Amino acid sequence: MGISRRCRSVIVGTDWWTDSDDVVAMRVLVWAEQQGMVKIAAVGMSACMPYSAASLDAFLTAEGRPGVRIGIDIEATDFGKVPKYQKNMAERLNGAKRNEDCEDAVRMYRRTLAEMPNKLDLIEIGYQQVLAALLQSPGDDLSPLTGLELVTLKVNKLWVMAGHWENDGSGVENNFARNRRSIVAGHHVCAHWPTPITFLGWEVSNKILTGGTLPEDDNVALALRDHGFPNGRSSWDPMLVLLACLGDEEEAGYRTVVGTAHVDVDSGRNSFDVHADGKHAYVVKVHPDEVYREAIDRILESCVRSDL
Ligand SMILES: [Ca+2]
Repeated sequence: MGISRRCRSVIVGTDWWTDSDDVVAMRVLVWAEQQGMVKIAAVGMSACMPYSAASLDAFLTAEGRPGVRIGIDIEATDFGKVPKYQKNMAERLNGAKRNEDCEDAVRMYRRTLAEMPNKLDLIEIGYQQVLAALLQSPGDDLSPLTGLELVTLKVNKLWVMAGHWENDGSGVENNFARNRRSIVAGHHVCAHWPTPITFLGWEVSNKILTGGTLPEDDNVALALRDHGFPNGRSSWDPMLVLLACLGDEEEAGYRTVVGTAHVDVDSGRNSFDVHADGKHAYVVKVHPDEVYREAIDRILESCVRSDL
C-alpha cells in the first residue's frame, strides 16, 4: 500500500461511543496527516455522552494534533450502553473541552464546507444523522447555499463504514440499523447524497483485529482494554479511514462492486443494486486478512509515544 499522490482536506464523522475502533481510527487519521496524505479540517461527533468532547480532544492532543475543530450532535444521546474508555481517557489526559464548548455538528460542517476553497472528502465512521441533517439544512448566516448545494459544490467523495454487503449486498449492520435515528439517517443519505460514496462493510473487517500489539500504557491500548478488547478490536473504522486517506480503492487493496445502495427505512436492512453507472460502491478485499492487519498495526506501533 503506497502513499496517496495528493493531499486532500477531510472532515471525519465519528460516534466515538459504542465501540473503541474509533480510537484506533483516529490514530490512523493523525498518522495520515503527518504523512502528508490528508489535512484534518474538522471532526464531527454523531453521538453525545459525558466526556465525548473531553476525551476526543484530549486524545487528539496527545496524538500530536491539538486544536482540531470539533462539532457535536448534542441531542444524539440515545445509542445505548455507556462504555468507560471515554471517562478514563478524559481524566487521564486532563481533557477539559466540554460538549457544550463545541459547535453544533451541522453548523460545523456548513461552516467548514463554506470556508473551503477546494473540494474535500468526507469520512464517516459513526452514525449518519448529521450528514442527513446537513443535506436538509437551509441557507443561513454561514452560507446562502442549502446543505445539498454545499455538499454538491464542495465535496468530492464520501467514504463510509456502514453496511453488511457480503450476501449479494444485503444485510443488517450497526451504523445503519442501531436505532430509529440511525436508520432514518442511513436511508436518507443513501437516497439523496449527491457525490460518489464508497462503503466499507462489517464483513470486511470483522475478523481483522488490530491494536493488540501495543504497549499496555499506550492510549489506544488503554481504550481497547477499557472496552474489553485488550487483544485487539475488529478494524472497521481504522480500515475505512486508511482506505479514505489513501483515496484509491485499488491502491488500498480492494476491488469495488458498483451500483446503488439502499437502507430500508423500517428495518434498517441495507441492500445493493449492482449497475455500472451507479454512484455507490462497496469494497471487497483482494489480499489475505493478514496484509490489512499488519498495515494497521504497523501504523499504530509507529505512533507510540516514547515519553508516556
Ligand atoms: Ca464508530
